[in-house]
Amino acid sequence: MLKALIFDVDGTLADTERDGHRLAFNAAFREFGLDWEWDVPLYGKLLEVTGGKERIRFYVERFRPDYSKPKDFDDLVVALHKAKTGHYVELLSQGGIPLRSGVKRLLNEARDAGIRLAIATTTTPENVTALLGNTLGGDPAEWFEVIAAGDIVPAKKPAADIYFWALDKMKLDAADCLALEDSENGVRASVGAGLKTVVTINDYTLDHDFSGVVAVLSDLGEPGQPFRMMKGEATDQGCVDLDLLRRWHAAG
Ligand code: XBP
Ligand code: MG
Repeated sequence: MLKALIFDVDGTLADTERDGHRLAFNAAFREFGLDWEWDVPLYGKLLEVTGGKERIRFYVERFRPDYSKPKDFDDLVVALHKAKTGHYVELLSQGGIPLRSGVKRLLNEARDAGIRLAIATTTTPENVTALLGNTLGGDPAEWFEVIAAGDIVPAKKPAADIYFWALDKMKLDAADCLALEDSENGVRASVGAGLKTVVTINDYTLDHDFSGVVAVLSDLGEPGQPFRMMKGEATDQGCVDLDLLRRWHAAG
């Protein structure tokens, strides 16, 4: 029986990467006098690695062989990432990043129906609070009983650890939950934790490998703005609602 929905954040609840996280990283690099600039295509390559600190290290290793690391490079990465979080939270407070189509509708429907809600994300907890506070309003804990985020697990997605952490906190079996994701790394994590998963793609993830998921969609859809189905059993339903999620959960 479907008892809970577990949502990824970046790319799933909102399109945060290209015009959110990326810009915040660049602002932090400028603040620290670094000539690093992550343009849109480069950022797509960097998304191979989840986690902001991990992504900065990956960039230096893979794309900046010319850069000679200072002795305190580890501290620099931490400081850069802290500054990046500040810029990101500031950007969200300006209201520039809305929830994706259908997200608020589905959250409301699930909450009204007594379906439990949780988050499993790689991003920093402050970022989740800021995104939800600026979109849903109020305290995120009023919506999500468990927010599993950032460094609480040592191995980030594609490792399944963050989903196991959330399931453990909720004392639920993976079989009774459904995950909503947007990326290959996210799906490897959710499917790796034994969760049936529904994917809503975005520009960075449309070519990803989504093996093992129950459906791949353009978005969750709204009345009058139906979703497009990329993979999964065809349905003439325009919006993803609880009824459809229950059917996918039972069949998948
Ligand atoms: C999200 C990420 C994060 C964000 C940046 O992945 O990969 O690294 O891009 O967040 P997912 P931080 O949607 O799969 O959870 O800088 O706060 O780490
Ligand atoms: Mg994501």
